[in-house]
Amino acid sequence: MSDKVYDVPSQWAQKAYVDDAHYKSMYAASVNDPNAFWGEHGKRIDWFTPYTKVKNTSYDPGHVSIKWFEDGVTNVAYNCVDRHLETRGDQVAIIWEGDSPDESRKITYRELSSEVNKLANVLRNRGVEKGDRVTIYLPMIPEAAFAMLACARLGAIHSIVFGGFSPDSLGGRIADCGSKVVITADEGLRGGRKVPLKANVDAAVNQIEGGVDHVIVVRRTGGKVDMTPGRDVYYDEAAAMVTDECPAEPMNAEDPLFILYTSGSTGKPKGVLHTTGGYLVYASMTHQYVFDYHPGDIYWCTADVGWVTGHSYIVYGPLANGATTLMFEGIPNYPSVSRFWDVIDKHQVSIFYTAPTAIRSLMQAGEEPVKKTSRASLRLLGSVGEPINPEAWEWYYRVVGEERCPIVDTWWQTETGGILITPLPGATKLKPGSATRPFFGVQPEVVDAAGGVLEGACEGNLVIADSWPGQMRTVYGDHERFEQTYFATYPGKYFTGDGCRRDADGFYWITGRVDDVINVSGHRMGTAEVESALVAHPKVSEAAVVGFPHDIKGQGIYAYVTLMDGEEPTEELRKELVAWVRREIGPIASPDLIQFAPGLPKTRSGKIMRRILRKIAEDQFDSLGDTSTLADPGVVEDLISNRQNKR
Ligand code: 6R9
Repeated sequence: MSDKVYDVPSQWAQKAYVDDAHYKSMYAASVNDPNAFWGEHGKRIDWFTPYTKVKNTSYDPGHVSIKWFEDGVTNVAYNCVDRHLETRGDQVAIIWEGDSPDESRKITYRELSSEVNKLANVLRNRGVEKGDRVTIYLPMIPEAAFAMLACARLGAIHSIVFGGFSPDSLGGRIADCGSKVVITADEGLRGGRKVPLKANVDAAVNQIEGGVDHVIVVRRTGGKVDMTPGRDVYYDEAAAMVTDECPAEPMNAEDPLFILYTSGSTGKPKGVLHTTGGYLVYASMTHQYVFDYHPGDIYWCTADVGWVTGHSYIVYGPLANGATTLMFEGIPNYPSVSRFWDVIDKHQVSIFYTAPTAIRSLMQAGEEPVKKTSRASLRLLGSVGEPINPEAWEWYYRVVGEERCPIVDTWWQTETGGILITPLPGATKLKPGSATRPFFGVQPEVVDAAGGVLEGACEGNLVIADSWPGQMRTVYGDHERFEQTYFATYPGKYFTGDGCRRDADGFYWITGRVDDVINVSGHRMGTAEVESALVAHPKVSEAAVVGFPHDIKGQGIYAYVTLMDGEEPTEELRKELVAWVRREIGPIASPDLIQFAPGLPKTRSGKIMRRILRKIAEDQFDSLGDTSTLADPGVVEDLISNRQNKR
């Protein structure tokens, strides 16, 4: 923790949408009378039929139900595209920067409209209708945004699967939501390397009973791929047959917009469901206020559209606001570690939003690759995905932002739809490592293990006491799981799964997950998923997975593996298991360290004591806590003496 404080520069207090006094009065209004507050701010998007009801939400156990603007009718694509045509049709909506610095493209709102309508017609011709699910497995190319908006235009529910997931993970997600259509590309391109997306789709679809009806393939690299006649079509060929006019489906505010799978502490990834009206109001409002977005800004969020940050802050929030949003296909260190800063200069980026893991990895290369670029266009920096350590914060502030750019450290989750705890750059003093204060309408509380609400400066678990418009509505197809996961631990409250500290100024410091979710390079993973991948290997009898502190990734994956009787713990098998997990889940889930353990610490009732495994992985051998309830206390000695280290 750092005790440094950076006051709001007076220029910012004057020019930003809100200063501190304004924040305080707006915040008070938002929680004292949510109906009046959101009734007013809901008007920031266009409605075909205005809502007369605003908030209708219940966190009551057994009856959790979340509805906002429930009788309003609108369309998300209409709001992100059509409504801008009259005033800013020729303004650039999307700047696309390719993997190679030689490739970029600018798409105006008018061009965006034409592209989205064409893609919508291609889907419509294949029978896609309101309520149907469409899986998108695309690299960071403009077609990813076109596809999202095309689905929204038709009222189809998109489910984007990150290109780094394996065929198995993709297949599971296609099957879970019953998509009959998949949109993909021949190959992706990242850091000069090709990713076999279409081949992955083929493998995924082969596992699904009944397969899918249509696979639409965008040509990205032109690489040769297998095309199944009758099922597969190249997008450019299909698009040549349709017009660029397609009506926007009138959608009720509570009609689903998208499903996004995310990891929890147990079981398979959950299909987080977001709906139309409240989501868009919240994404656009947070985008405007948190980034102090003004017309003319060039805004760049480096996330992938496969994650929620890409949904809300590359596509929906910025486009609803008529912004110019930059979409980057590549990676931070290709062709050099100056790439981010080069892109900022090339496109005159003024607002830059990235993840701590990227900052930490670039920090390693020193200041020179940053300093040789100008970055004079920058005025605001943002951070998301995991807690930012004060050293990385200071480097970002001093070296990248030249002490001129406030940093907004934004805490939120796939489930929350948009940013919940964050500084507002004209209002909030900054403390490196703190996400600071709640956004309008957000009521955080810190509770102890028993659910008692803590007051003042304290540390405990973070819950949110009442609903906000961007909140997820359910787990797709499993409302019971939604209630159990988020509302059962502390009945009547939304449990975030994060631990946090509140200081004497009322600022929040997120300390990380308190459940069995780990955060590896800002990618969220359930330890249970990695464990079930490991035990699926024929030589593995048991596995327990925990996180451990990792300098660049934030957390690394530490796997304790017990082999079947008679199997030899060899270096070769270690490599085989890493490759196995990559194949089962995807490269992002590769274990960093595997320790072969003849036995795992278990209670007499057979429960693995993860607390002990976590402490060993963290090298905290002195604070293992009470081990007297272990069935065989001897295993701990063995685990400690065989602790794996980074090589
Ligand atoms: C948006 C996103 C959510 C989890 C969340 C928390 C961690 C995200 C953070 C942060 C500290 C921040 N997290 N932002 N922790 N400070 N600014 O990342 O969504 O992928 O669902 O992850 O990420 O642990 O619970 P998601």
